Order: sequence, then structure tokens, then C-alpha cells
Amino acid sequence: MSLEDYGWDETWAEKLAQAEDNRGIPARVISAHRSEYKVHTGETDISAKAAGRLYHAPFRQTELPAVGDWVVVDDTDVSGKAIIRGVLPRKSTFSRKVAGKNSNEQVMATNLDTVWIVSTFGTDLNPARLERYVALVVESGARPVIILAKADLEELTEPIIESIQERIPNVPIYAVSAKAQTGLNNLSQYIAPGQTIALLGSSGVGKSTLINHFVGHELLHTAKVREKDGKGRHTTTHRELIFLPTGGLLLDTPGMRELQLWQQDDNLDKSFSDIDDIAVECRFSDCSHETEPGCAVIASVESGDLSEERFNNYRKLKKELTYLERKVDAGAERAEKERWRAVSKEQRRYSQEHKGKKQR
Ligand SMILES: Nc1nc2c(ncn2[C@@H]2O[C@H](COP(=O)(O)OP(=O)(O)OP(=O)(O)O)[C@@H](O)[C@H]2O)c(=O)[nH]1
Ligand SMILES: [Mg+2]
Ligand SMILES: [Zn+2]
Repeated sequence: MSLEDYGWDETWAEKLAQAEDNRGIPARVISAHRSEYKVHTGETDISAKAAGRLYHAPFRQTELPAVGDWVVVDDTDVSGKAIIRGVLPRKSTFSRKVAGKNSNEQVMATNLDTVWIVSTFGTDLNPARLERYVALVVESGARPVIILAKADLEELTEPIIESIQERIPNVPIYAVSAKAQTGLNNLSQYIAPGQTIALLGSSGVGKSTLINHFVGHELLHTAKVREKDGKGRHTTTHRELIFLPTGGLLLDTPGMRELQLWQQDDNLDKSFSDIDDIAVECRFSDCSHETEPGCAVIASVESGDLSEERFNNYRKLKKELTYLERKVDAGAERAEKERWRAVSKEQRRYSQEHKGKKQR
């Protein structure tokens, strides 16, 4: 194992030479949990903490070390942890906006070369969602690849692939089956020393199973999807870079609920565009079509232009979405609060140490 296996090259060496604070050695962030990091130094994995300076104002959470970052580590603190002195400028950043009160950008992974967007042929397959993922990946600076997994469960894969390829022409699409061991060789071309690949997709599509295939043993926990609706159980709960025996890194991620949610939001717009057209006439632009005066949608139902059944379906879906949104927001907010608690603790510690030094 060397730093090069983990993606280190001359470009990074130059960035290191130009870094504000480059006392120490380069390392790559393998995982991040609140303010605790695991980094790889080319020889071994070590625990690390971010230096107080990184928490010093003006401070943006997106500038803190994230999984995939190249960092400079130096010395150890009293708890025996290495100190992350700084983060080298990223070559790609995959982030998402966290909805809710603390509306915020959350960095999910950095310095990715490729993202495998994983779906299955079954009910999970949704071209609009794939498009959304592709757009996010391209925006991040990484290269998107679409993987349609569990091909053993689908008899006729070709027409499905063709129709998606027509809609998303410039992105390679591969059908694979980890179970039947088919199509996997097509993916090997992306795996090479120094290459970092993240897997994204809904829970239960088989992301961890694919990684286990390339690792060569059952490193990651996987779980059967629910029988009643084929949905996954959110088995993977954190992100971690996994080093492959062939060189190269794979990043397992939890199935993303938020992206599913956006996609549903989109669908609501598309599948009820007739109601949207009517709603343009509502008196209030944010009309909820419940009790507001001057509501054109309710008027349409009353006049019989819009069927009551259709309107009820629309309301039902909208209610579900609102519920889901609240649930996601609550979760995101909780995570955000925990994170900020850890961050403020670090900030307090830093300013206290600093005060101590000045008095001396
Ligand atoms: N038939 C079939 N089943 C598969 C295949 N690949 C994975 N599975 C099964 O699908 C289920 C879910 O797989 P996981 O790898 O845990 O899915 P995941 O995407 O990591 O899910 P989360 O961690 O919840 O996001 C497991 O029971 C796997 O055995 C495949 O190629 N064919
Ligand atoms: Mg998993
Ligand atoms: Zn209305």
C-alpha cells in the first residue's frame, strides 16, 4: 500500500507545497464521524482530529475535512490522535443541500473520479431519477456511470437499457448481476490504483454486494430487501472508503432517501400537470387548494371539470410527500445539531487554549 494507491500524484504534491500550513505528512480521509476522523497515511490508518484553527472564524462547515479529502496531519494531541492541519483544495465535491431550518450544504464525499449510479431493473428503475443523479454527479466534477443491478431478476434487459440510453445518451450503462456474476468485467475498467469510485442509489439495490464482489469477501454487511414492497432496509449507515486488493478505492454509501424524495416531488409535478395548469388561476400563488378563497382547483372540482377522484389522488400524494419531507428534515436537523455541538465544543477548546497561550 502506498499513497499512490490511494490517489496521490504530482498534482496533489504541488497542492501540498502551496498549502498555507504544510507541516506534517499527507493523508487521505477514509471516514468521518462527527469530529472524529480516520485517515490513511500510505502505511496505516490512524485516528485524527481537525486542528482548532480549522474551526476558527470565518468558518464554513463545507471547509471541514470530509471523506475523500487529502489532508495534512501532524503530531498527536493528548488523546493520541493525529491533528489535521489543513485540507488540500478539492478536485471534486459531491454535496447536497440539507432542507429544513438549518438549510445548509452538506459535503458527502470529495475527490471522486467516478460515481456508479446503481439501480435495479425492478420497481426502483426510474429514468427521471437517474437523470437527476447524473446531473448531481456531473455537477460534482466526477464521471457518472449507470449500473442496472440484479440483472438475473430481469428476462429482457436489452430493450430497457436501450430506452434509458436514448434518454441519457452520454453516460455508459451496464447491466450486472452479482448473484449470477455477469457484466461485472465491464466495471473493472474503472477500478485502478489511485482511482476513487463512489456508489450511489436507493437502499437495497445491491451497492454493498457489488463492493464485496470486488473486495473478494463479505467485508460489508448486506441484507435482504423487504418482501412486501422490495424496498431495502438501509443496511449501510455510514460512508467509508474501502481499499481494494487490486488498488483503487470504493466508497459505500447509505441508500439516499433525500434524492428519492426530490424525485417524487418531480413526479408529482409531472403526473399532475393538469392540476398545475388550473392552479395558475388560484388567487394565491401558494394556494394549497384546501380552503383558500378564490381557489381555481376547488372550483374546477365543483363544476365537474376536474374529477373528484383525481383531485383526491393528488391530495393523497401531496400529504405523503409533506409527511416524508418532515421526517427527512427532522433527521437532517438532528444530525446537524449533533454536528454543531461537536463543532462548538472544538471552537471553545480552541479559544480557551488560545487565551492560555496569550497570558503566558
Ligand atoms: N437476485 C439478486 N439479488 C442481489 C444481487 N445483488 C444484491 N442482491 C441482494 O439484494 C439485497 C440488498 O443488497 P445490499 O448490497 O445490502 O444493498 P445496498 O444497496 O447496499 O442497500 P443499503 O445498504 O440499504 O443502501 C441483498 O439481499 C443482496 O443479496 C443480484 O445481483 N441479484
Ligand atoms: Mg449497503
Ligand atoms: Zn388553489
